Amino acid sequence: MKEKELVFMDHDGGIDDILSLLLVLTMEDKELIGINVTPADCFLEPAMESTYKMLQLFGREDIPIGRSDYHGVNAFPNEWRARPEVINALPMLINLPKSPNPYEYPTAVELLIEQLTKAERKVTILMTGPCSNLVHALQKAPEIQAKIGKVVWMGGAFRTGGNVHAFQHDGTAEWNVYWDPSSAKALFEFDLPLFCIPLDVTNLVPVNKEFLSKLAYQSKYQVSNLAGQIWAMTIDTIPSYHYTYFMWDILATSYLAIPQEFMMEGSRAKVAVRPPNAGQTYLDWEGNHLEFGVKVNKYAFYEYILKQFQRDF
Ligand code: AGV
Ligand code: CA
Repeated sequence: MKEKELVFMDHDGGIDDILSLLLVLTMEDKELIGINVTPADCFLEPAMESTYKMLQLFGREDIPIGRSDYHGVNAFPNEWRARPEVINALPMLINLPKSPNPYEYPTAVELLIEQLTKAERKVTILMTGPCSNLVHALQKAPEIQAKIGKVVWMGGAFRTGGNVHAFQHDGTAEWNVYWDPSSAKALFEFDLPLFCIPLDVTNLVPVNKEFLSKLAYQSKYQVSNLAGQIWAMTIDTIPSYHYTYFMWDILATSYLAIPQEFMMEGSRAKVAVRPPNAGQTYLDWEGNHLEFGVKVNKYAFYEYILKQFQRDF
C-alpha cells in the first residue's frame, strides 16, 4: 500500500477554515500530523474548541493542536472574528465535550518544530490563514526546512485586486498576507516549494445556493449535513460583491487532492510591507520562485467536495 502523505495544517478558525479541516479529515490518503490555530479570522478559544470538536467527530483526538500567540499588525474585523463561535452551537457540536484548556497546549511554533522534527518523511504544510507560525518556526529551527515537501497557502492576489478595504490601503492585498505582511515577505524569501492559491483562482468559486442545494440533497450523510449547516452561515454575505463568501480555503485544501484540476503559473514574486499596499503580493523578477493558481476546473472541484462529503463520521 502507498504510504500516506503527511500533512500539517495551520488554520485561522474562519468558517471555511473549519470546513477545510473537515475536508482534510475525509482524505483517505493523507495523514494529519498536527493542527495550528492562529487567532486571525477568529478568536482563539472558540476556534480551538471547534477544532477539537471536529477531531472528536472523527475519533481523532490523538491529533495534536498548537496554539498561536501571534497577533498580526493588521487585525481582522471583529464582526468576522466572532462568526465562528456559532459553529460550536450547532446541534451536532454543542453537546460535545469542550477542548481541554487551550493554554495548556503547546504553542504553534513548538508544535510545528516538534512534528516536523520527528516526521519520518517529508510533510506538506497546508496554511489557510496567515503564515506567521511557519515563518517563526523556520527562523527558530532552520533545520526543519529539509522536512518540508511543499507549502500550500491560501494567500495573495497576483493578477487581480485584493480583498482588503481599509484606511491607508489601496486595495491590492489579500487578508491572510495583510494580517502579517513581514512574515509573508520572509516566507517568500525562503527557498521553499511554495504553491499559493490566491484570489486569482478563489474568485472563481463563490459559495452559491446551487452547490448548497446539491449538498442538502445528500444530507443523509452526516458530513454533508454538518457542512451544509456551516456553509449556510456564509450566505448573508451574498450578493454584495466585496462581501461574497468564497470557497477560499476549501479550494486551497482541494489542491492537495486534485492538483490536476488546477492551472498553475510559475513566477517570481515579492511582498510589500508598507502603506499604501502593505500585504500586496506582486510579480517581480528579483523575487523568489513560486507557483500560484490561475484557473481551476470548478465543476470538477464542486463535484470533488460533494463526493468527499458523502460519508458519516
Ligand atoms: O482572504 C481570504 C481568507 C481565507 O483564508 N479569509 C477568509 C478565508 O478563511 C479572510 C476573509 C476575506 N473576506 C472575508 C474573510 C469575509 N467576508 N469574511 C470572513 N473572512
Ligand atoms: Ca482562513
